[in-house]
Amino acid sequence: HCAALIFDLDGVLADTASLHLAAWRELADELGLPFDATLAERLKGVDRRGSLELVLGARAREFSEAQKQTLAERKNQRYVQQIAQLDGGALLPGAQATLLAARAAGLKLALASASRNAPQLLRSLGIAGYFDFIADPVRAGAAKPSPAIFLEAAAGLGVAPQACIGIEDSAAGIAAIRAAGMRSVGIGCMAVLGAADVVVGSLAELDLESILARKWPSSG
Ligand code: G16
Ligand code: MG
Repeated sequence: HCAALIFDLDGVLADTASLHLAAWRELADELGLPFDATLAERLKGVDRRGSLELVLGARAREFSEAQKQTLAERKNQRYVQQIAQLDGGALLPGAQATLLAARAAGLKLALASASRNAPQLLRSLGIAGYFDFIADPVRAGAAKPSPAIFLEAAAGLGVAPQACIGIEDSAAGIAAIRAAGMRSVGIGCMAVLGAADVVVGSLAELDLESILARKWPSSG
């Protein structure tokens, strides 16, 4: 029995994964560091500081703690500038319809985004009101693939993890959902999200009724 949906934000509800990547790519270019599709995929769902380490790669040791903070802040300023201009048009296909259908079905809804900019982004997109609880990545402590933020979201809703479905676009996020003992839905391609219980191309392809009626393996 499913009582709650726990959503990732960037790449699931909002078309912002590409904005994060563009801001990281710009930083990599400035530093003369390589930035390819494999790195771009690995950055998804990873917190700001963890992402910086991945972008710097083997050269991470050349930078002091203070320099790293400056670099992360530079990336964030660019990203914040981009999302300040967004509105409901930046919602991904099926996002609004899924939120509405979930509420109509009596499900509780929470957000489990690694982004410290998530509350601001929800307001820009006009969907803050759909959520019963927004997990705080700083309070959760450990970043995805740790289950911490998904467990915090379930606790905030007062729902057992086994009664939650987590929805993610990143491999790190699916690992986090599975480690939390929740059922997982991947949004994207099978090659990246093969560990998920269900994979669909976008929320527009997700049939909520059949997901709720589904017999899930193991976690029951
Ligand atoms: C998002 C993005 C990541 C980003 C992270 C931290 O996570 O997918 O690319 O690095 O948030 O964002 P910020 O720098 O704004 O705190 P999610 O969990 O919403 O996909
Ligand atoms: Mg994501």
